[in-house]
Amino acid sequence: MPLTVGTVSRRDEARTARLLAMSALRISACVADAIAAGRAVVALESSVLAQGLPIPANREAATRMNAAVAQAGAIPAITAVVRGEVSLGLEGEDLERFLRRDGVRKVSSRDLAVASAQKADGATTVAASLCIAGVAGLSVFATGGIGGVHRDAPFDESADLAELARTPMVVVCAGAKSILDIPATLERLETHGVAVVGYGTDEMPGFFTRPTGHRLSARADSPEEIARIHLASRALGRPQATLVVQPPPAELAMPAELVDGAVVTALEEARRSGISGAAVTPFLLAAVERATGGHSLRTNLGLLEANARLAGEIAMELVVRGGMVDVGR
Ligand code: PSU
Ligand code: MN
Repeated sequence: MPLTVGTVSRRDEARTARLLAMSALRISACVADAIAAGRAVVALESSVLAQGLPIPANREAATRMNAAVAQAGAIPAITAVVRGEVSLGLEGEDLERFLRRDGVRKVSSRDLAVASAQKADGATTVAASLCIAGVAGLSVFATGGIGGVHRDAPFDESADLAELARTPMVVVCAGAKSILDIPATLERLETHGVAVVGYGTDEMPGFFTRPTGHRLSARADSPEEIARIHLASRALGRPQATLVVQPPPAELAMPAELVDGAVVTALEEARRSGISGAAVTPFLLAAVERATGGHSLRTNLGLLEANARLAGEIAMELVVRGGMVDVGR
C-alpha cells in the first residue's frame, strides 16, 4: 500500500513539473489548439533551415515538410528559440527571419537556457528540438539526418544521441549524415538503449545513399508497426526514443562512391580551415553540396519531405491508438 501511495505522488510530482515546464514554452495558437484537441502533431527542427540548408532551398524545405505533415492529416510544429522564447510552432514573420538567417544562432540542448536568457534567436538542432517537443508531450519528430559520432574525431559526439536516450518520441530520419562514422554512431545508440528501426529496409541508410552495409537489429514496414513498437516501449516506461531510419527516395539516392569522395574532400577542407565545435556539421554539409554539384541538395530536400510525411502517418496512427499526448510521463 505505501508503495502505491508513493508511486502516485511521484507521478503527480512529475506531472506538476511537466506542466510547469510546459508553461515556459511559447506554443503557437494553431499548435496549442491541435494539442488541446488531441490531434496528431509532428515536431520539426529549425537548425536544418537556418544552418543546414542554403537560401532559398531552406524555404522550399520548410514548405515541403509542413505540407507533407499536413497531407498525412497531422499538424506541423517547428521548434525554435524566438527572441528568447522557447517556442513550438515557428510561423509567419518569425519563420521569415529564420529563413533569412538574420543573426540566428545554432542551438543544441546545452544552449537552450542560454539563448532563452539572452533573448536570442536560436535555430534548434535535433537535440534541442527533442527537449522542446518532449516538454510539450509530443510523440513524433521528423528531420533529415541526426548528428552522431564524427569520423576523424570520435570524441565529437552530437548531443542528439544523449537526447534520443532520454526523450520517448518516435524520431524519423534518413540515418546519420554521411559525414559521420555510421558504425560508431550505431554502437553508441545501442549503448544508450535506443531502438533503431529500418523503415522498409534491413540496413542502415546512408542519408544521401540507400544501403551502407550496416545491418540493423529491427525493421518495420508500416506506420502501424512503428506505432506498436513505440507504444510497447512506452508501456515499459522506457525513456528512449524509437529511431526510425528511412532511406532517401530511390530516384534521388546518390551512388556511395560519389558521396564518399565528396565527404573525404569536405573533411580535408574542414581540417585545413580549422573548423571546430558546432560549426563542423554545417561546414561539412555545405562542402559536400559544393562537391556534388547540388545533387546532395535535391536529395536532402526529397528525404526531408519523405520523412515528414512518414512522421505524419505515424502520428496519425498513434492518435488512433490513444498514444499521442501523455502529460505526466
Ligand atoms: N542534417 C542535415 N542538416 C543539418 C543537420 C542535420 O541534413 O543541418 C543538423 C541537425 O539539426 C542536427 C545537427 O541535429 O545538424 C547536429 O549538429 P551537431 O553535430 O553539432 O550536434
Ligand atoms: Mn559536435
